[in-house]
Amino acid sequence: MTLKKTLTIAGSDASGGAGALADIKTFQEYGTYGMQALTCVATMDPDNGWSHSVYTLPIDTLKAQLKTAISTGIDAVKTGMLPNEEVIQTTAEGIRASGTNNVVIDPVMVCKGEDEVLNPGNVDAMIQYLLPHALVTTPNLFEAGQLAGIKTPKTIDEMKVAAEKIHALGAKNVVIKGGRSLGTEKAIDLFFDGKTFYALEADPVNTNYNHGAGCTFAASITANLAKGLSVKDAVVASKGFVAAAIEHGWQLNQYVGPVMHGAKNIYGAPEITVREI
Ligand code: PXL
Repeated sequence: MTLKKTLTIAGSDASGGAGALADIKTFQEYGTYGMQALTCVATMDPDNGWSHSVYTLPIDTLKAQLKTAISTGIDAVKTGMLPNEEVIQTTAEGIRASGTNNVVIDPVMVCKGEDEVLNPGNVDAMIQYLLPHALVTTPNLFEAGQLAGIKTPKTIDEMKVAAEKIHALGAKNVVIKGGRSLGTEKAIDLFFDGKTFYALEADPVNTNYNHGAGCTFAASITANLAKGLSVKDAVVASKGFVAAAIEHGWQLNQYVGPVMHGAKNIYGAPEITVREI
């Protein structure tokens, strides 16, 4: 028996909902073999309103982890929180060295609930070093605007403009997570493969317990690509996977409610509709 090998290059969220832990939990749900190269550790202080701190790991620690994991032969890789330009460059070198085309770039710029961008130089570094490797990139609305160099999209038409610009930067497929933020009747994400735009729609879930949703979505795409699904099938399946995870999100404490990463395999996934737009 051999398992498909999935690697996350990301930060660890010590609270377990987002980041590399979300990725590993998700990889496991798909029966793939998860590995990690940690870039930083994010902690939350219960004595100070759950305020975040990010401890960046020494760059040699990242390089040594990448060497370990990549030496085993990777079937798919995803990126998450990358705290500075040096980490972004090192991550790009790791992706190149891995030799896999199954590359999912989740361009994490801020943590949910925090409004400070990790590092202002990161957007340019992601554009220069990471997007050209992306088989799929999964920005939220804010991240899509930043990468595309336009204001944060607020409509489907503005999302299309952003997706085209991000595709032109080298990402072969772009998924912009509109979700509930568009205020539409359905939670809508836009998928662009360079030719056709698709709206992926699910019934919105009225919850604040969605911490880690973005990481879980991108990790699910990564696992599905490792298992050989087409990009479109991987993205659509992952929308179902994360919709179930959000539907069964739960309250960890007074500050945070993570998604339930394994919900789909217990309760099934809600229906996702896909239409060309
Ligand atoms: O959800 C974005 C995110 C990604 N990675 C890490 C995080 C968070 C948000 O908390 O802590 C490590």
